[in-house]
Amino acid sequence: KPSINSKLAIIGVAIDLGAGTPGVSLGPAAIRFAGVTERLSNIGYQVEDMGDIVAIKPVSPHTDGTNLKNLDEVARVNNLLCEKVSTAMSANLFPLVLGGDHSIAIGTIAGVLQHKSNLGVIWFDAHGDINTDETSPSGNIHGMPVAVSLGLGHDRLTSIGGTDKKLNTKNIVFIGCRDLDAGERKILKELGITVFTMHEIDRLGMTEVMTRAIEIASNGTDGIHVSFDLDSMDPVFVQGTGTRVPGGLTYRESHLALEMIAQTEKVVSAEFVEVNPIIDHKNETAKTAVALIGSLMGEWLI
Ligand code: 5AB
Ligand code: MN
Ligand code: MN
Ligand code: MN
Repeated sequence: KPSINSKLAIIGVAIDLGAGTPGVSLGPAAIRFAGVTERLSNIGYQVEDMGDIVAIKPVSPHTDGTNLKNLDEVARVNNLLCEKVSTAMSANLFPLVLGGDHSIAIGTIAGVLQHKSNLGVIWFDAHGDINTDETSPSGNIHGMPVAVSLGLGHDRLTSIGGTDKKLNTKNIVFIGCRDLDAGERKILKELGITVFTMHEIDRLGMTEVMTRAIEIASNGTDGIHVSFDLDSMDPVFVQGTGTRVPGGLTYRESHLALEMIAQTEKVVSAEFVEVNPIIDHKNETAKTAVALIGSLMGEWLI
């Protein structure tokens, strides 16, 4: 297995308040049920399950006086997550965060940044997740975590983990995008962030795309964080995710990408998000997530 760290902390985040479709709050339970701990133990990791952070649904939906949905609770959960991830890393555990909607990347990345101040990020997604409170067409915070981790957006979110601990645009790279909002295209262009859309993956092939992506996330950084939204994959493979977009990554392209990242031995943290067992068939999407986790953690190495 990759010599990143032989001890892992599993941290579940049972939240769907950042998403438009309910149900991803059951993602951590579904991924555990699909055998994540056993799978990682079998390849030699010492796994400590740190349990779930649980969001509390407001009785009636509210916007806390902003255009952001459930801002209070999303901020509370992400502050807790930031602390938990940081605690795990202080204990020399590799944080493996299970979602939950993608708003939890705010807390995960803020926690990792307490230990790795020059963090590279490889972001697998059909979407850009780089809306701010001003550009968001939906008010759903799961469409904003990249912006927040760069210090853009509502201060209740950008303050999590400290306004001085943020990502560097030149070390972030997107894989699999095919549904970007107009405002997101503008931000991505202005900030000069590299996006490998499905078009580039088709043209160059996943091997070349990942070679370039790894270089971007490695150059001058002290580690790589992998944020994997299951909707980066083609809907054929992921029925159980809320924001499906046709024309996504194949099963093998996704695995190849994570295997190549594993080979770098630079991964310091990871999260797998947007698994929704409520709209899934026989927990297949959670099983796919567990298989992907196996690839990132070097299960395939002989
Ligand atoms: B996901 C959309 N861009 O901001 C928005 O699933 C979708 O974490 C966001 O990638 C999808 O509401 C967020 C239209
Ligand atoms: Mn997405
Ligand atoms: Mn996402
Ligand atoms: Mn989604």
